[in-house]
Amino acid sequence: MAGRAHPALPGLPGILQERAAGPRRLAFRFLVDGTSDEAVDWTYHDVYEHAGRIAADLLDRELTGRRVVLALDPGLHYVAALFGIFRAGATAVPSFPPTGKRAVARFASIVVDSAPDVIIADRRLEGRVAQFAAELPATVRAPEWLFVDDAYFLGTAPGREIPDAVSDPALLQYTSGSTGDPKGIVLTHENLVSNCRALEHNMGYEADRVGCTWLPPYHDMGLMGTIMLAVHGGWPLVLMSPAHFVQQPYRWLKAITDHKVTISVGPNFAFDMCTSGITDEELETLDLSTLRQVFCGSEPVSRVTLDKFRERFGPRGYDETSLIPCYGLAEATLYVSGKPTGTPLRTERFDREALENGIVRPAGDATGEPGQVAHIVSCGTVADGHDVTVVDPETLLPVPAGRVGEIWVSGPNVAQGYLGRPDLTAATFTARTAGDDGRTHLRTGDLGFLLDGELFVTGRLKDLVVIAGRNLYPQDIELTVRQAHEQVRGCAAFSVPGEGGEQLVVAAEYRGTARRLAAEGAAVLEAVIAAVTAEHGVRPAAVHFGPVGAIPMTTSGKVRRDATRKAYLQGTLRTLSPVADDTPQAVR
Ligand code: 649
Repeated sequence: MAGRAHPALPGLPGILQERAAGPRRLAFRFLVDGTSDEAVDWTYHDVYEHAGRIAADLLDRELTGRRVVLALDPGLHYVAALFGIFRAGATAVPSFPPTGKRAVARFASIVVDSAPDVIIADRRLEGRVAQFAAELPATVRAPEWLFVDDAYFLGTAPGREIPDAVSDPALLQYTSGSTGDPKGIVLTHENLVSNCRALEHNMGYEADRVGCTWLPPYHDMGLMGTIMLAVHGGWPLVLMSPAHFVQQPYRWLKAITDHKVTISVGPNFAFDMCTSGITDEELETLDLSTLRQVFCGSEPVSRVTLDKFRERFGPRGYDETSLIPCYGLAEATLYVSGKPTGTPLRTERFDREALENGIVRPAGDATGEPGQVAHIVSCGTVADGHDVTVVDPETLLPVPAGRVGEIWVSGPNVAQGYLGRPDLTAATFTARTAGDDGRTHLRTGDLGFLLDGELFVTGRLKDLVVIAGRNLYPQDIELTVRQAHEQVRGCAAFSVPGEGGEQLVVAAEYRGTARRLAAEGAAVLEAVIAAVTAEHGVRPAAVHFGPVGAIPMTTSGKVRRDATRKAYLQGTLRTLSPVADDTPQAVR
């Protein structure tokens, strides 16, 4: 930026500072109700000033080097508080407001594990905090609360000099996994910048770039993938809350239309929601022709989803070349691999049975049995400056070409470890191959293979269903179950020990009432069993039906198979109980 070659602050806070000193340009546009009717615009200068208000307050409390939990709703205050924490030299712990039973439990586990000095929350929560604090274990030192609202940011900051330094760690990212076992991933300012650089290497430069996101800012993809990336790159980002998107997926695509968005992102499920949840009338109002990059990651990228999305939105200007399947994880800050910008989408057909035995074999031209072909979408090439090694999880030897193994990652995006968990950190973040290639690697727990330098992700190591020596990928089975009957919504496939070895169990959410299930349960059950048996060659030993919401999910919408399995075995998985005795909940 003109006249200032070196920012006074390092890392992202320095980049923000530099942009704030330049000409006034739009940084963030928040769509208050999820539509363009009411938008609040902030320049980089606004972000910087608002952040300064927070920073001064934290410095007043001498919080440099301490942890601060961010418990605000998605929006501009969240962004201001994040950069305010950085400017005060404290460590940000991105979280969400503790409202609602599930959120309170998860929030409490984050507070207990991260032991913050301060929690920043919206002033509207002030009255409810005493009740929340009472639920924390007595061993936890009670954190102080800093309540903010519009008026707070207008107020004068305490007369504090804000230092020209930031300290590490920058951020503690909680994975959206288990509430009972929170793991805080330690990220430095270098990690945050490295992740932005790696993504920008993929995206290239575009003068007129405009981003749009509704992703939760407490999840790695929303925070490191959109908010930080936009500040790093210096292009405007249109924001809306995740709730507004989920209520009406149309709002996402309408925001893209209204603001001539060129880059956006969502997990696979978001594309499904758009395909099935937008009316023909709404469709007519959309223009997606400005989109040049649409990232899709965080869960398996489904060929079926992408085909349906293209069929529905192609006529509205959506060009599939813009779609970027990508793979990453919070343990690597975010980004590990993605399709190079501008290249066609690549899907390959593999022999499913071979794949289940860890062998990568093209399916060939003969179509054969429908279940015999696995369509896998490539997650592209590995991030610049990074390396992926596919390793046999048992022997710890790199697998030869054409074999499936665990995905190991090395490079500057790899985080420092889990807070306060030295053993787990050593096992996960500094793994060495048996042949010891002289490097340490991050063990992702994901399975996949490299083909022509591209990464194909096939499943998760822990979730693999091994039946009679075959490795079944639960997400494949779940896709079959969801498509088997229209009344089935979420589902989880896992194995349990049985008489003759491991057996397959399917837990499914049923969209109707218990009464309706009583009437049609046998037909749904039959459809599920027939589809799974035909597609995957394994007959489920049991099918469990529960109401919508029965299957445990992560805060970012991933199926928690292990938790589902445990609940099933303990008998605590919710069922549509009135029918438990007269329709088969479980069949053999
Ligand atoms: C994965 C995050 C991948 C995650 C995203 C790049 C505006 C618009 C766009 C924009 C900027 C502004 O899930 C993210 C890279 C986004 C660039 C946006 O640019 N993290 S996690 O820690 O919560 O979970 C990690 C696990 O999710 C699964 C794996 O099990 C992984 O261990 N996962 C995938 N599974 C299958 N296929 C994939 N492609 C997967 N990606 C993640």
